Amino acid sequence: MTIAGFDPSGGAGVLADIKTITAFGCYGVGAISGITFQNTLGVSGAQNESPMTIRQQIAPLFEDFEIAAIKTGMLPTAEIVLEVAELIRHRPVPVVVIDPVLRSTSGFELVDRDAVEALVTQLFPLASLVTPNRLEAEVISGVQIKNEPQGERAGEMILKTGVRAVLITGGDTESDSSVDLLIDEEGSTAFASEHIESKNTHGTGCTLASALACLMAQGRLLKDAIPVARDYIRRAILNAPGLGKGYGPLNHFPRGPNTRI
Ligand code: PXL
Repeated sequence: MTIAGFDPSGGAGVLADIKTITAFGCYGVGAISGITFQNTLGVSGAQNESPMTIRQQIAPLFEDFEIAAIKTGMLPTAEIVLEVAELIRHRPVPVVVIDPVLRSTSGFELVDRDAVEALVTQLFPLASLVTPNRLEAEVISGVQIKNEPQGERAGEMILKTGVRAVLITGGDTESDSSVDLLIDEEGSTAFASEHIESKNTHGTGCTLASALACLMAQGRLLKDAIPVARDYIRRAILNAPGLGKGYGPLNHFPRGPNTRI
């Protein structure tokens, strides 16, 4: 089950989630937390759902299906976060992956400021995994991340909120390598690969969190699931169709020896 925002252009949010869930051989159901107005050139606005419409979407699904995993994305208001936390507390689910979305790649603020605090205090304690990018991890932990030790420190701070594991993604940073840092009770593990320079990265955070939710629902250990999900993202970027004026094939410049596969 994905609980996330709607991106009409299909790159991020519930549409990206459902595509990923299908690709990983699972059956996806979803609840929409808000509608964004956007195309590949950027986000122009958003209309939030309410706690009541969230409950009206989710409660019938819980009555009907056995939910193997929940993935949350954009949760735009504190009230919506509280409602989602309440629903999950009432119906515990084996795998809960929280992608703490704050803003779009193009810079649009997708969630209220007080939604972040609600997310951390109410939803993080219920999470198997949270997947902030570096900027989100900085905002949530209050730790500036410029290197791996600082990433570890931020991850350890976030672990204290009660989450089981934190994956700080670094694919969007300026570097020749893309490093995602897993921090859990066993310590920290870095997952590195060559950086791919591409404009076709919108929705990669949603896709990664959904892929990991599916793999864990299928019984994989998180450590084993991460390389599989990362490889899926890598191939998705390399094989992006480049549709829409904001993308286009000319915007795809692999830095290293990447080829379309
Ligand atoms: O990639 C973050 C994100 C998540 N969810 C929705 C979005 C975006 C970015 O635009 O629109 C609905």
